[in-house]
Amino acid sequence: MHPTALLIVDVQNDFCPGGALAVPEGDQVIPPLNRAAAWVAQRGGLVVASRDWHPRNTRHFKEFGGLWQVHCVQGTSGAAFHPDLRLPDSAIVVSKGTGTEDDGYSAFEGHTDDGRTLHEVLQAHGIRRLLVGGLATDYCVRASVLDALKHGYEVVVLTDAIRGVNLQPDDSARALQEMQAHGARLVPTDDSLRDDN
Ligand code: VGL
Ligand code: ZN
Repeated sequence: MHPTALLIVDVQNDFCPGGALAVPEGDQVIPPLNRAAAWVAQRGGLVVASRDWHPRNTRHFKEFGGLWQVHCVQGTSGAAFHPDLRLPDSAIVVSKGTGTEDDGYSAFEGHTDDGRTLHEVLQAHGIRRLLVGGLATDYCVRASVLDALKHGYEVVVLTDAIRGVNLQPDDSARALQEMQAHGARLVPTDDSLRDDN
């Protein structure tokens, strides 16, 4: 068995119902992700949580030429992880979108507080396989999964633990097809949490 890590993408207040950039049903990813995090942690595996962590004046935001209303500004309550998300104490946090010029959609563009990239963290733990869930299917999950595949990781997308923005109605469906076409497996969370899977 190759060591597995769980990557929880951007389960933050601003992406959940009531937040500044709420993803429809965004909070519904939390129960399966809590089960996955407990399962991985119990086996000594690694849990990584990425967070969108923008400066107020980033070009990612509409008022500075970008696509999005203000969300996940560094240090605000909207940028905090959703209170129902249960991260093990050992979880590693990766912050992304921290510059003023970039969107930072992929967790592989982010850094830990001590300056390591996600790839460096995963390599240090000998991780070969990633379970991925979170928000949003058509942006940060998509970008993170495609980057993981480029880095050579085996990737399992947790199909019931993702939700999309869908600026166009079929964006999430297309993103899933794209991830699959690049080699990701699409598996419901509870089927992925088996020692033979
Ligand atoms: C995201 C839109 C803008 C995401 C981040 O986490 O998927 N989407 N910023
Ligand atoms: Zn963002």
